[in-house]
Amino acid sequence: MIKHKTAAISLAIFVAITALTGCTAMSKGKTRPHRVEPIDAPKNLVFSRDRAIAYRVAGKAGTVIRDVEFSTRPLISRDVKAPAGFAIYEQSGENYIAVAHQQRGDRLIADVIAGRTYIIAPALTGHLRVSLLALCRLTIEEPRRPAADIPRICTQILCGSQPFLAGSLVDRFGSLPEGMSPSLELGGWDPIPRDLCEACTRPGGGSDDPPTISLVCPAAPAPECDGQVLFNDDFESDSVGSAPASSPAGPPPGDAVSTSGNVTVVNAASRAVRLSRSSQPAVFEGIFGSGATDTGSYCVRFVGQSGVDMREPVIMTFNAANSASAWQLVIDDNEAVLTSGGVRFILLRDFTVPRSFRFDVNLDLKRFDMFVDGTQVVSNMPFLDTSFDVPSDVRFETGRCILECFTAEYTLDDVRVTKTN
Ligand SMILES: [Ca+2]
Ligand SMILES: [Ca+2]
Repeated sequence: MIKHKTAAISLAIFVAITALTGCTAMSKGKTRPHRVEPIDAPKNLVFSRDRAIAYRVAGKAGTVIRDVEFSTRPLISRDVKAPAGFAIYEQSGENYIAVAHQQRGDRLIADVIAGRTYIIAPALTGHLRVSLLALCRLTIEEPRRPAADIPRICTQILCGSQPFLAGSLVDRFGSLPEGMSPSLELGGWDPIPRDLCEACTRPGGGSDDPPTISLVCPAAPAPECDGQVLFNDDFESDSVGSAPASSPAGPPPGDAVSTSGNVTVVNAASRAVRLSRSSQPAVFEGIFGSGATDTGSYCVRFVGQSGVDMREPVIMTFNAANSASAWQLVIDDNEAVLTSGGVRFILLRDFTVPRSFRFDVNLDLKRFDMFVDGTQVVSNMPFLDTSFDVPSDVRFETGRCILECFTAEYTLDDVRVTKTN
C-alpha cells in the first residue's frame, strides 16, 4: 500500500508569535543582494513553535526574483537544530503556502515574488500537520462555536501526551472535521513543540486580540478554464458502459481520448468515466487539439472522485510532446501528493467526494499554481521536468499490478485544458 506522508505541507495554522527576530536575507547576485525587508510577523498568525521570521520582498510587485537567500541562523534552537527543519511559507490571504526551496549551509534559497510576504518557520511534519489540520477544520467550519471553546479544543487536540484517533473528536466536540478520516491518528508527538499549547490560549502578539486560528478551508469549486480550448470532455455524449468516444463531442476539433485497461462511462452526478484497476493499469489520456505552443499560459481543470478504500492511488500528469511532465499528482482516498521540481507536497482531504482541481500554468517561467475546490494550495511551483516543450496531453493512470492487484478506482469528469494567453 503506497502512502506518502513525509513532505512538509502548506496547510499551516499560525498561532501567536513572539517578536520579530532580526535577520538579513540576500540573493546570491554578483553585484548586490536583492533587498528582502524584515517585517513584523502577522499578529496571531504564527507558527506552533516560538519563533518565525517574516519578510517582504522588495521590487516591482509580481516580479519573480530567483535564488533569494534567507538565513535560518537566528531560528536555530533547541527545538529545531538544523536548517533542514525549516520551511518557507508564502502568505496568500489568510493561508500560508509552502514554497519550493533548496538549502545551502544555513540558508534557504527560493525563487520568490516581489511585493509578497514570506515567513521562515519550522516545517510542519507528521502528526503535528494532521493535528493542526483537524484543529483548523473544527474551528473554521463552525464559526458559531463560542470563542471560549477554541482554547479547549486547541489544548485537547494539540497538547495531549497520548495519540488518539480522529474519530473520537465526534465524542469530544460533536463533529468530525470535514475531510478527516476517523482512523487518522492525532496528537501525541514527542516532544510537544515548545509553547504550542500556550500559544493556543494566550492573547496574540502583545495585543488584546484573542488568538485566532487562521487557515482557509475548501470552499467553492474551481472556476472554469477560459481561453482557447485545447481539450474538453464532459462525457455527456458517451454511452454508459462503453469506453468514452475517441473524439470528444463539441469544440475543439481535433482533441482526442485514448484509453487502455478498464475505463468505462458511468452515470455519476452526470456522465463521467471511471478508471478501475484490473490486471492491467487503467489509463485515460486526453490529447490536445491544435493551438498549443511552447510559450504562454495554460489552464488545466478536472473533477475527480476516488473510490472508497483505495488500496492504490491514481496518478495524474500534464505532459509535453517530448514526454516531459510538469508535475505528478498522486491521488489516494484521503490524501494527494504533488511532486514538482524537487518538491513533494501533501494535501489532506477526503477525496472520495468529487473535488475540482485546477492548475494555472506559466510555461514561460515553467511554474504553476494549483487549486482544489477553488482554494489555492500551492503557488509558483517549479516544473518537475524543465525540458517540458509543447503541451500535449493530460493523463490519468492507475499503477501496474506487480505481485498483487490492489483496488484503485477513480471517477473523472469535466476535463478541460485551455491556452489562456
Ligand atoms: Ca472535440
Ligand atoms: Ca459529465
